[in-house]
Amino acid sequence: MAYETVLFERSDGVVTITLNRPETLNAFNDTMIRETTDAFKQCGKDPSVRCVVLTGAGRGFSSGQDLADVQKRGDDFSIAEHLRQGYHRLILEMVRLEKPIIAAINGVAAGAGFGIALATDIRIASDKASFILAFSRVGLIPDSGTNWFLPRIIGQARAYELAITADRLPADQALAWGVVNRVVPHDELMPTVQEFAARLAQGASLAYGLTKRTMYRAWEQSLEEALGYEAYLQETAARSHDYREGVQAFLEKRAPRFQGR
Ligand code: T3D
Repeated sequence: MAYETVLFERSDGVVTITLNRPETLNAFNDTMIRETTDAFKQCGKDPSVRCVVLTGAGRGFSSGQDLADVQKRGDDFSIAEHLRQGYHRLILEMVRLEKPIIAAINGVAAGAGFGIALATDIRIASDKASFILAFSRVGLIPDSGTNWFLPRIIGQARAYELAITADRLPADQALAWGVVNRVVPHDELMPTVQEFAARLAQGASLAYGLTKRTMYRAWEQSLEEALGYEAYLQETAARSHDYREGVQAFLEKRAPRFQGR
């Protein structure tokens, strides 16, 4: 896949999408929003892709909206429309992608870059990573899904404090608060993530996708509704090749060979 602002690399069922504007710490211009959205869309269309890794080139994960682009906007520019047409499509593409997305957070994730990190499913951070709800530094409110994701993860008091102070949340604190799944020494970040992604790409991918769907849906449901939806999706999982193979492999005392269908 040839893009201008993102790298798209594929290996054994794993696609790695690298935000590639390192001179701006991977700030999102319109091209990068569009191309990242398209890259995730391509991952959804291709059944051979079973896990996606998102990372940043250089020393940043993403510094959020490109502020140099903001300066070029005219008086009739609508930020709400920009969000709807850009970041919202990207975030929904990620959340609706029924494949695990692992963020390899190599450096700072600020503003919308923090939001995009939160829209991934598993976050593995370098010990050099940090998170900043930078919006209030430029007089904005948090956006890009951060108001939805962050209070659910760390609670409203902590999220609100991060929003109004725009203080940096270092990797170790992010781990303690559950923002990231693990923190590893910087040099071990990509090997750790690639090894984990390769493992997931060999797994029961259909079940992984349905699990993502049912967990997101459960946020909006009563217990009764969530139980019903689980049962409905379990019917799909139970009709899969992977379920037959998983049970067979257990009984034969061997490793399963899942195909993601
Ligand atoms: O549609 C809409 O507009 C609504 C959406 C809004 C969503 C948002 O994301 S709003 C928040 C936007 N982001 C920010 O406010 C963060 C701005 N960046 C920073 O505060 C700092 O760069 C960091 C704290 C992230 C990192 O600091 P540091 O000291 O490690 O790096 P630096 O020197 O500030 O940045 C390195 C270079 O990247 C520098 O360029 P230079 O001087 O080397 O040529 C800097 O200008 C550039 N850069 C960093 N962030 C951005 C950026 N360029 C454009 N846009 C950026 N967001």
